[in-house]
Amino acid sequence: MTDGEQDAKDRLLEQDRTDSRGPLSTDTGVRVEDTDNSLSVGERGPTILEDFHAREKITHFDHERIPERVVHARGAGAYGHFTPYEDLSDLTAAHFLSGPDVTTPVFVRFSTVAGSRGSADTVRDVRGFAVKFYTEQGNYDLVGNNMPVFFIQDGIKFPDFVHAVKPEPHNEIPQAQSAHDTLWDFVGLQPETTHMIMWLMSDRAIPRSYRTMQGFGVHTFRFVNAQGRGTLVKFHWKPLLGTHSLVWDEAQRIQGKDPDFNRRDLWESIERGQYPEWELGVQLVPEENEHDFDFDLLDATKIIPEEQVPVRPVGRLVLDRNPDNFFAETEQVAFHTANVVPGIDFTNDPLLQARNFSYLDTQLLRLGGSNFQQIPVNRPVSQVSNNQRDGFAQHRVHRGQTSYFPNSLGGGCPALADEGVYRHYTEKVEGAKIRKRAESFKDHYSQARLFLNSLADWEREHLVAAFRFELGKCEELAVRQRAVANLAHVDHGLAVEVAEGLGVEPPEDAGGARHTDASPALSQANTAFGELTGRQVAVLVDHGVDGADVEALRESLVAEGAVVEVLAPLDGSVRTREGGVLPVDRSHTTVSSVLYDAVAVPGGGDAAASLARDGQARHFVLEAYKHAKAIAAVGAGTALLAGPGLPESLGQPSRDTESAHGVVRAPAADEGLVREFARLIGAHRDWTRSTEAVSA
Ligand code: HDE
Repeated sequence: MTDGEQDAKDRLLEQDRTDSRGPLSTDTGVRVEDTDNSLSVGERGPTILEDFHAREKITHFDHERIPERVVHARGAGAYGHFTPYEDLSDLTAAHFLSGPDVTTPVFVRFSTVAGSRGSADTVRDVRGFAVKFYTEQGNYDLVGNNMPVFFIQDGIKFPDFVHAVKPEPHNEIPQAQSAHDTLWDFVGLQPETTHMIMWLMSDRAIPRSYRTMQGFGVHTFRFVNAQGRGTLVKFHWKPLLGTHSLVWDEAQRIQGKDPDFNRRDLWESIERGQYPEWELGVQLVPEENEHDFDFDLLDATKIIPEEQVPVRPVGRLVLDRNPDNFFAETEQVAFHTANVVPGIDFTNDPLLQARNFSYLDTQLLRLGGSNFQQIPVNRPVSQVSNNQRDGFAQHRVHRGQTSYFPNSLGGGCPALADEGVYRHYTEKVEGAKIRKRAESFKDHYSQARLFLNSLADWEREHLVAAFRFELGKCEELAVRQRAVANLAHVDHGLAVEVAEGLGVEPPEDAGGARHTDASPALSQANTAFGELTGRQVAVLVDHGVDGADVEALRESLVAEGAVVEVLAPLDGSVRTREGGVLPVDRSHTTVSSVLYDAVAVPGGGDAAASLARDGQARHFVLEAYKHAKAIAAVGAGTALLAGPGLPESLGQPSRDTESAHGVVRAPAADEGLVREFARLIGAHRDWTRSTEAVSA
């Protein structure tokens, strides 16, 4: 496939696209000349029931809503394609993994879990990362999350967990938050949640962007090759831009400033042609090595540390097309763990087994019956031919006399397939019918400890702050106390530190968990690749700004893929020091530093003096400083870097290019300054900065 060429899925969608052009009509195709006035008896009389147009219009409107997803209600999606790096047929019969000449169209939906459809994007939560591959062998859905483990080990506990994390049932408070009594009540009583809770309290729960988020299949799945040989497999998505997060204070402010922050970022990146990309990686475990680990591969609260089984990169995912209609595509897309293709099979992970039941079940309700695979976004590109008939919203016109198998009257069609068929892995299973959790699932703390050991200092600080925030929102002291006591099983020091911030008793030393080692792959500190693609940079200006500084900054940052916006107190344009006119992209009133990755203040004495008197401009810089963002100040522009809690030296003009704690200052926007600024932005944030005293 070349650029601009339609893939198989896009061609299929073309049949259903409509532009609502031509004269206005009813749903039955009757033309309408007035859609503003109901049919009534006289100008001021009652409306007449006979007005079929008004009735149809209002009825259709009345039925516009469908149930939102019971979890993952808030989401955003995009189309793209996946191409493997090499032929994996020694491992799997999946055609879409059979070599670099096979490119498969995909639809991906990212989501938060707990909030309603209209909730904010930047809440502390797990993110869904669901990929539908429209393969030649049928649809394959890899329905993953941005965290590699889950809260519970057996799907029968899912309703309990979701009831605990969702808004409380008596007053429906709080929306899209885990910081409330019922979640932490559940957590304190259900130790298997511990590992996942560590991830939820980490910065992974507040991604900067969907583009900078990892994805995980979570469960152990099974590859099966054409000879029927199985290989256990865990799936990973690694973003090419690195894995980056917001800071919690910033995330909370964004909820007000731009509740669509992540959704907008995805949409705009694709519109700009900066297509988000991920590498698919697999961890492979031969069947005979299934029991070589000190945890159970069927337990979804465990990872396989990458240092133990390396992640092998096998292909690339690119998202390059926004949907045409949110409801038709992103809302109606139906992912299901049981949508598998030949070469990919399940394991007996009890969480996965429950999921294989739940997704279809919920979609029957959410999408109004059994024909939802006919909805354009869900339709496979491979042929569908069977004897399933009728049902609500049946769109196919099945011809012929027969809808049963076997038949002779219909020529035996559809005939049983003999090539490219799905064959379940032949697994020998025997045992007594029991309700019992396996002993091999019992260690809930060792990997939580491994995660803690792997964090950089700043990540650990954020984790402690998150625990204190979340538990601090719990009204019941007993709930706080129990959660902290549970943490003591992971690490006593951590539990004591958290307790200290909560005014509860420090817990007893519970002995701590087994792992003393670390897994560097778990730290986001190791994922800053210096990329500027899609980074949002604000340049603060006013009348008298040094126009050459602005251009120098803009030119080089844009060349590296950053998005540079000129902000001023008022919209329109400003006069530059050189006498030119500089258009303003946005005014301070409509934006905020939390919507940007970095901020630059160019030179120009008049502009600097007026910005230094402007509370919004000063707050902008202070807030960016507080959130550890890259800051550049040129010449007189450094005056804006004076504020309560900031090192005094920052507000002074510098003689040379000086860079410390993520702030670079220079007398002019020369190459040295611009290069250093780009390096700081690419590092994502500067965590060496001390920000406690910053009042913004
Ligand atoms: Fe889901 N989950 N889930 N889940 N899940 C749904 O299906 C469920 C789990 C995930 O963008 C629902 O169509 C059970 C793990 C994503 O449309 C529902 C269990 C993982 C999405 C459901 C889990 C996920 C869902 C709600 C425990 C990561 C959004 C609407 C056994 C590997 C997909 C729907 C989209 C959605 C059930 C646990 C990921 C109710 C029973 C583990 C990304 O069927």
